[in-house]
Amino acid sequence: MGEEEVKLVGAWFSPYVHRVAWVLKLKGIRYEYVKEKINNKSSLLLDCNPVYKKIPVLVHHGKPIVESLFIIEFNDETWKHNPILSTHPYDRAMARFWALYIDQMLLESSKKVLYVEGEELKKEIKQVSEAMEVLEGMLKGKKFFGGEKIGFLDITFGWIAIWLGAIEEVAGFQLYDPRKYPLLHNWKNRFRELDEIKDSLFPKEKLVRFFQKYRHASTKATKCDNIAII
Ligand SMILES: N[C@@H](CCC(=O)N[C@@H](CS)C(=O)NCC(=O)O)C(=O)O
Repeated sequence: MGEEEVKLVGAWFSPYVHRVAWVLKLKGIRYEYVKEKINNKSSLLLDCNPVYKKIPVLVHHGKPIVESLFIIEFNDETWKHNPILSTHPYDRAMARFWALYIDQMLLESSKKVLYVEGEELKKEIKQVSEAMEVLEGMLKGKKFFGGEKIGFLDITFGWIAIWLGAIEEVAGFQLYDPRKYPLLHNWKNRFRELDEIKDSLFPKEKLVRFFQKYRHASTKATKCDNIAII
């Protein structure tokens, strides 16, 4: 494989950026990591993602690709070794369906838990536990969502390894009871222990401090108000 020009524009706290970094690592692709400041966005980010102005952005030979799930697919099609998605059309369609489900139901609701209250909070908590239930069921008889090996859904859901625990700590209550979801719990431990994953993880406390700062800033109606940090 020749030397390719690959850049990843991201920030340490973003679960979406980590997804892309995990795939690049699993495929052994060398890339330049460009750190982005989300409250003072660079012209590189604004040029590359003028529609959403969000990270991650992957720049491949000068061409930007945005949205983490699309970037993962792009990577899988560009570098075919260590495949992330199945080659079977049905399995691919199902993996895409569940990946969107994870983002829309679980990740979105888990994020909202940090800043909503009352009835809205109850609704988000209920949504998280319903999604957990579904995912627990999907792991029956499997090591990973992808089967024996880590795949698209493992990567998509991998943020639970640190982010969910930090959200719980900042919110002050438990969203995920390991006794209720033993298969998910074992999956999470297996995922965290993979060589390609464990090197990229950081202490949960770092994220807790970051969320606390963000929460404080957004209640003071600063610039952070309109920024989805996670
Ligand atoms: N659906 C997007 C979500 C990306 C996202 O929300 N990124 C956050 C950081 S974790 C961001 O860039 N926020 C900046 C903003 O909202 O202005 C993806 O999968 O890539």
